[in-house]
Amino acid sequence: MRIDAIYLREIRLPLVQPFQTSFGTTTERRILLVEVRGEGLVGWGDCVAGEHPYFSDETIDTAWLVMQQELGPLLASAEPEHGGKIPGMFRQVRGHRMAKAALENAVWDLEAQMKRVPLAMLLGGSREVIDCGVSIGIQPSLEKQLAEVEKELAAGYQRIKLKCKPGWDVKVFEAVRDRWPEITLSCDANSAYRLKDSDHLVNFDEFSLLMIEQPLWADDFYFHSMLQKRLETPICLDESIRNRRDALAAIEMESCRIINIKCGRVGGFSEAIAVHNAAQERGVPVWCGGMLETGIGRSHNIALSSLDNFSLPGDVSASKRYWKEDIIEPEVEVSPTGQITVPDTPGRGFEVRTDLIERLTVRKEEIRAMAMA
Ligand code: OSB
Ligand code: MG
Repeated sequence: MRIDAIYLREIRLPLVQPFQTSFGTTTERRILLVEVRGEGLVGWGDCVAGEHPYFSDETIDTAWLVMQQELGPLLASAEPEHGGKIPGMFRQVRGHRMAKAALENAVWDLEAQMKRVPLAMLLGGSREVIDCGVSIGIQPSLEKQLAEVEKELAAGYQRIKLKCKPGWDVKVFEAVRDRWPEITLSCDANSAYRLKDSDHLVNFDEFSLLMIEQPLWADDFYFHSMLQKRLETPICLDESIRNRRDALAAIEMESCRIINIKCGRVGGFSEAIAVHNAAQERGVPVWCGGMLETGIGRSHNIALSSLDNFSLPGDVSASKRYWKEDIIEPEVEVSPTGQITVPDTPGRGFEVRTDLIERLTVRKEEIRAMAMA
């Protein structure tokens, strides 16, 4: 593939309601979108780095800088045959996985269009529909929390994930279980607990949760493995899994029994597929996490979720849960049975609304290959 130019842009997009986790609240997103132009086509990528370095050490600003100074020039002067060649090209840059992922995924997006195959198929997926869950943020009151659960169940979602933290956990699970004893329920602590909270975390077993996501430190395997020994509820790791080797270590140490895969967190589609395959070979189910993506990232998550071992409902939900107006067309919709149909048309299967993006853009930069002598 000939790459002609890369464009970075920042857009601002307010969430329809604030999203609160144990590490903070997001009201408006600053989103870095990348456009990779070549072969007369445009591949898009959605960088999932946050406004602050709270979920991971990257932010939209570090991603911008490293794309502008390092990754962009590397990609702009390359002629990659395939999206799978991008990680090798970026290898000398340590870390910055969310920045790498946005560019790599844009190349896969472009490649799927060029080859006229659905992105899901290019990634090796075969599911025609994917099962969807929702991640519900910490609410200002228990009453509001129950109302949110009720709304999402009515919309058909197959699994409810509650964000939790010390002081906002068992009392919430109790209230939800009281009203809905049978639903598939999980929780996500985003590293809010410590090993000394083990006795408390053991109480979570009472609520028959499908999993407890990332209870301890974002960089830990060992203490999660100690905690898992005490819990009946499976631990799912999110933040801790940066790549395939991490997945192997976590599985080997029994730090978790389920893995959340996010493209951005592991550095792009190639590594996401590698984590998926490693888990599959060891009988560990995976599901696709979310990072409050726009429709572009969401369409990529749908394609990834079509791989076989994505056997648990993901945090891939409808556009309207996040945005008044999404930047793709049609918007992502979820059926009354809590499923999304995987597009079977070439590329990502959703058009990008470039006029809307242009209006939302607050900064833009072009990266081209350096002229060769
Ligand atoms: O830990 O899964 C997480 C959002 C931002 C950062 C981290 C997480 C989340 C979510 C939201 O849970 C998932 C989504 O619906 O996009
Ligand atoms: Mg999580």
